[in-house]
Amino acid sequence: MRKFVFGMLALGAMALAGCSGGGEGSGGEGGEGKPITVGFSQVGAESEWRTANTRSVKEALAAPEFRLRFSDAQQKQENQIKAIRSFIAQRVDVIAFSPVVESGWETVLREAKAAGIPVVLTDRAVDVSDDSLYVTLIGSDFVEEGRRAARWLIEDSKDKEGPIRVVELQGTVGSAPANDRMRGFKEVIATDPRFQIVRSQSGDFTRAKGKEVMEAFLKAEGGRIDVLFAHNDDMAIGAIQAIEEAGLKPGQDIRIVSIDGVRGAFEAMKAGKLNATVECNPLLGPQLAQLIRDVHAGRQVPKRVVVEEGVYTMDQAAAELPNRKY
Ligand code: GYE
Repeated sequence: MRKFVFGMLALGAMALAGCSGGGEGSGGEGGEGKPITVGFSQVGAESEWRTANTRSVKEALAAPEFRLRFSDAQQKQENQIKAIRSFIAQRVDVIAFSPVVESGWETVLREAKAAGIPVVLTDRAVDVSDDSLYVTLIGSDFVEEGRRAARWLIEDSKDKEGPIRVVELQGTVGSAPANDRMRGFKEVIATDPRFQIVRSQSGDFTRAKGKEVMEAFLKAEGGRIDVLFAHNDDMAIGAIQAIEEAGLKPGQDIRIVSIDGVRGAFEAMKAGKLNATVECNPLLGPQLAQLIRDVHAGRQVPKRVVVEEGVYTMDQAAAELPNRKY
């Protein structure tokens, strides 16, 4: 903590020259009123969640107080590293990015630090030994999301006898949401001996892969799958197609719980094909913009900002659908 406060003071001193109290109006060169240049490296466009997240970030950083340089990594870490290096070379004021996987960031983050450019993580965490390499992380508690999915499943299985055979569609291998959702789900499901996780494989957070891996699960397990836990809605939606093509009823023959709460999931719930979704809010843009302002002005920010979210079930879908913003 002390190290962090010290780091923030240093950052404050560094940022003082470019400090902007809102940016609009004065428009002078250098000093007050100069827009904050932000380099943002996005994971890709793998899911409905991600496209909603991109829209939110772009909208929030379209305000005249910012200049946004946006780069799409197409789910590849090497592309993100390249983008970050180019932001450093362009001497942007703040770098923000959503790291596709957790490991392998030390070198490039040290380069950003050496250049005096603060880094704000959005959505996903990194695994680094020195946490002064980034200023703050804004995003969801993925472990808790995994726990919520498992708690819903235990509650929904009150009247069922074991064994209850569960298959799991994991997100991108090595990503924070895949690692954490798997951990949280396992932790809670392990408290109920009726449940067995019989297969677990990555569908890379996409519909196409979710469908493909579910087909393989169905082939290997025949009719012996009771539950699907998917780390995101898109993979669940792909899997629903596979289940239907196999002549089974998604939501009945195989109960399904996934994570995100995107519109497609609410539609699938309304159609009786998806049983529950755990909310993961992608609309991080406004909060990210505020963090960038604060960091740039040298104000102290919390090391971790968690987004609040809930769980929705099939019976709530029709009523809730018109209120959904993503
Ligand atoms: O759940 C998934 C997306 O990192 C929280 O990434 C995000 C995850 C989200 O592809 O749909």
